Amino acid sequence: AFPSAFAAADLGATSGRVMVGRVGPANLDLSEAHRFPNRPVQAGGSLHWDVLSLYQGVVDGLREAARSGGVTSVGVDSWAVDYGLLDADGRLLGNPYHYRDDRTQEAVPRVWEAVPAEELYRTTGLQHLPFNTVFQLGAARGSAQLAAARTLLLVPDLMVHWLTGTVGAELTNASTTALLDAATGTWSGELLGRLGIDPGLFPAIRRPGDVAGPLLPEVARATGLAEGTPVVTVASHDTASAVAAVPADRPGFGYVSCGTWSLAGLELDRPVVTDASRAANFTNERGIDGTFRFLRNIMGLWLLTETLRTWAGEGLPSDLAPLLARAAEAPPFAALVDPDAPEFLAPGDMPARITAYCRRTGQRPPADQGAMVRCILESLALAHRVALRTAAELSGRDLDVVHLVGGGSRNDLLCQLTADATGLPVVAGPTEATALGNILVQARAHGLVADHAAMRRLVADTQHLRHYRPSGDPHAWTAAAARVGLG
Ligand code: LFR
Repeated sequence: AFPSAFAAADLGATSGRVMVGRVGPANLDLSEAHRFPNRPVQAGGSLHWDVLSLYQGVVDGLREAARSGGVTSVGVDSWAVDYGLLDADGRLLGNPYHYRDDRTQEAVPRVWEAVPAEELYRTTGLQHLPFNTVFQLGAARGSAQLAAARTLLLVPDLMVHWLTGTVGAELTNASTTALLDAATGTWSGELLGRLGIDPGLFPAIRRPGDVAGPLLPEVARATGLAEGTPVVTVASHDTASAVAAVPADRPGFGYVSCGTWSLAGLELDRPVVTDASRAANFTNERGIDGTFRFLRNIMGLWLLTETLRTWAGEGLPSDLAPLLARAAEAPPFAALVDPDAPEFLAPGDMPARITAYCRRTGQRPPADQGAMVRCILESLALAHRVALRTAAELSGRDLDVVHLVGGGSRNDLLCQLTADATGLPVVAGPTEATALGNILVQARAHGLVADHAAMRRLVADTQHLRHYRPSGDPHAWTAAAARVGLG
């Protein structure tokens, strides 16, 4: 059969892209129609997403997709938790906040006063992250903006709203708000009531594979796509799309979806919500087909990109490739940090924060740039190991392979270190797992791919994957981690 083309609008924390995927019975071929920067804006004392510029990037990308031959449908995904508010006329009320804005700090204890942390976890199954939507809404309490709001749309749902004029709340992303009941997969009226949040803000849940609606005529005109082109609901949480496309062929796999964040864990068919999983801060985010992502957020390559940004600002070398070569030569285990230490969340001078962390924990800070990069990558690999082992323990599963997908799978040293630290083979790739997951859910909705297993097989058969065998002594990692209390 002639391959059908699908457009995936995939918004990441540093850039957005529109990818076109051509899907046939034995092909899956991805090309980039358009890439555009995502530049958060600090204004009025807060950090915001420039969602109009992101939407413009999506429209520009769809125009390129139309030029390259048109598409059968369109899907949108992005990072999670952040939202725009619409007023009674359906207009956007202000720019959405960035999850790295620090205004939720004071809201967390107030939310927990209304609903204790244990109970919040028991109901939602969500790990505590200070920026979860529940805390952002806590911080917005009493604001004029929230009082005027009639509809809350997570970022991909906002894009879909502008593309189609419809409103809905896509399930996988809704599950990251900490307002969804883990057992039922619907908004928890009980939680909303106790938190004093208007339940009317939340649109009905949509599922991956549902059709959100056709492009608005003016959007079809602006992009050159055919009138009536459907926007298909995909797994709009980027991590859900990425994990949907993990090229695994058997159940015993762990994954690390590695980009700005490293999301490390397992795919389960039911949530694990126990005291132990709460203590370990493990989350149960929803995936496609009733699956759950049992994982922990690890600060990820953010540590490295902020480090490079700082160095560039200081006029120091900041090209990744030569720095990675120097890191590969640097002595192992010279210094290790907990990537999830709260001081690493906000934008800023990461090398200085890592140096301060090392001093505070009695370690000699990295002496040069190569050592700093090595410290970051080893610390991430160690965090991957701890998260994957803990996930396996808490869910009673055995792991025999780790799939590392996303932009981080391009980082050879990180892939090898992850294999070494976990003592497991690592299959690296695809880099564009998120866009592939987005496209494959659309292709399946159009009947081109039979089921989830067939989606994964298609990725495995068509995408470039690299294999890493564990090397060195895994006990060296245990010893190094124990030395700095990160076991
Ligand atoms: C990754 C991701 C994570 C989420 C974080 C913030 O891009 O979606 O899964 O925890 O961004 O939204």
